[in-house]
Amino acid sequence: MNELTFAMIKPDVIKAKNSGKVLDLIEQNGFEILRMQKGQLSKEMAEDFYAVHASKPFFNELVSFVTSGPVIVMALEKENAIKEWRNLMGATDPLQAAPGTVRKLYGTNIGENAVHGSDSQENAAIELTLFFGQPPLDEENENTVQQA
Ligand code: IDP
Ligand code: MG
Repeated sequence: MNELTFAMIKPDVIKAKNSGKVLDLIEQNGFEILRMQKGQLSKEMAEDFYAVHASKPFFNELVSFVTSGPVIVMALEKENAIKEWRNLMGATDPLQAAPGTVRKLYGTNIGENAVHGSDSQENAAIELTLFFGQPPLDEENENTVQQA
């Protein structure tokens, strides 16, 4: 089933000038980049995006990291995009991530770990809507963002 997921390249990758390499991996692994935008997250946007982690001890550190510089947000399309992008990302902790994954290649540590990916269809729909607005749901046009 063709599916959409939400992906984000985090500030560590952009500061290290590795965003092109991550985008290349995404394309070479068969994802279609349907939407892409680079910009700075506000503190409010970051807190909203990571609200599920609000009670975690690393929440403040996470919000501070993800607002420390620009990010690149994307809507990615592929068959089983959600699972496939999580596989390409690798484990949360770059030290545990499999060889060839984005986090193994470009992550720094468990906090500064290069990329984000939605973990379920429900969260993909929420995250895509948060960043790209109410999707037009135009099934005639594959270049139009649809909900996952
Ligand atoms: P995920 O990004 O692989 O889905 P989550 O557990 O959902 O991992 O955590 C969200 C983000 O919070 C991680 O990508 C990472 O940036 C940060 N994070 C997770 N665990 C830790 C930790 O133990 N210390 C610091 N930051 C963490
Ligand atoms: Mg997560």
